[in-house]
Amino acid sequence: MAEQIVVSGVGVWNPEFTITNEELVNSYNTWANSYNEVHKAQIENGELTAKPLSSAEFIEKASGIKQRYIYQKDGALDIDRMRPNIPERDENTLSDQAQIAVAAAKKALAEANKSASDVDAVIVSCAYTQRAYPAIAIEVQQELGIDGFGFDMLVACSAATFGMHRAYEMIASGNARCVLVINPELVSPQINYTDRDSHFIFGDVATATVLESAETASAEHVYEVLSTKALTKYSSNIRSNFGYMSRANDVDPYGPDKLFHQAGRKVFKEVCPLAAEHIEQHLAKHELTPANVQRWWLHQANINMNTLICKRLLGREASAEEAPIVLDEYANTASAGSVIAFGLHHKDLKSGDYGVLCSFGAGYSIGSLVLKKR
Ligand code: CO8
Repeated sequence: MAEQIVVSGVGVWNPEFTITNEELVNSYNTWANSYNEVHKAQIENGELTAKPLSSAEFIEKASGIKQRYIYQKDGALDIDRMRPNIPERDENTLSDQAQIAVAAAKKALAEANKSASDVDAVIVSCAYTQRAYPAIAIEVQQELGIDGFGFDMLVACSAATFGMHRAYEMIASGNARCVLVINPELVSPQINYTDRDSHFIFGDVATATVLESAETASAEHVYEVLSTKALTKYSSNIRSNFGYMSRANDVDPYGPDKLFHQAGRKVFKEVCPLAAEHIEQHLAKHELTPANVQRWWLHQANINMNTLICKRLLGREASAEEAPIVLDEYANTASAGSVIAFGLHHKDLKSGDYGVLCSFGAGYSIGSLVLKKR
């Protein structure tokens, strides 16, 4: 029989600072009013378009988000800055992203009953890494005292699930016994706080999972990975053009298209059916149907997306226990959302219960794991 691989630990770390919808809207609206006043003449003669106002009611209704965590609150709400103020660290100091990755990793290792010497590989998988090289994963490896190897990978919203897929394959092939997958989603520097359509969507967080062979797992809560499934389909509807080419392109490296931007409606319409179909096919591989699944740890981009996907799968609305939502507290945390839902809502499951962990988003990319509690 092929080796059984399990998820034996999950860790969620969040920053100490939060921004409520009201605080965010207040800052944006003050900035927009000021912009409109300063550019009154150009707006009146049609050279510029007036900035529309944002609304906390809209945000909560359209997305389910009430607040978000932010790594450094200073600067993000300052209308003369509109971006967080994170001082650069020197090259001998642990980087910001490695620091939050280590915080989440320690929690996941503690849950899994593992120490650094048990881990063979570190994957840092997220929407952005703060530098090109050396890999954040290697810095984390050094900080935690882990032997073996580490690497970074980027798959936007599906970075966490795709990272877990790689860990699964590395253990299945015998190249590692235990792998740490970390998702330090430090996304606030990429948010356009002057864009009404997207200023509210994201929050900062770091999550981590431990995958290992079932034979070595000793944690209290252990989940067998029945299988993994991935799908990608190219789309520019969620995009950031930030990158190293700007210098040679002679363009502003921080222009609006270099930050997160999306066609949210199109994403909603195109991704929901793709995700539902993907999950159904994945379950069918194990002769399971959605009715057999006790817990849905779905990507957390928008509460209405999750409601729609669950309705398609179950033919009815899922209860809050069946498909937990963490958007109200965390907002969209790129790839970490489904892992937060898993981390906060799994301990009540019974032996033999099934769960689906699934991400969907930019790329487009969809990644899932069918899990069974041991
Ligand atoms: N306040 C008030 N009104 C607003 C606001 C606001 N803040 N924003 C938009 N409106 C207006 C619109 O302009 C529009 O007005 P009008 O009808 O006059 O044109 C009206 O409200 C309705 O707007 P929408 O149709 O856009 O509203 P929706 O109900 O579609 O909700 C959402 C907008 C919430 C964006 C929704 O479309 C959505 O969530 N779609 C799915 C998006 C999604 O899942 N994206 C995934 C992105 S995450 C990802 O892939 C990871 C990327 C990497 C991380 C990046 C980190 C920075």
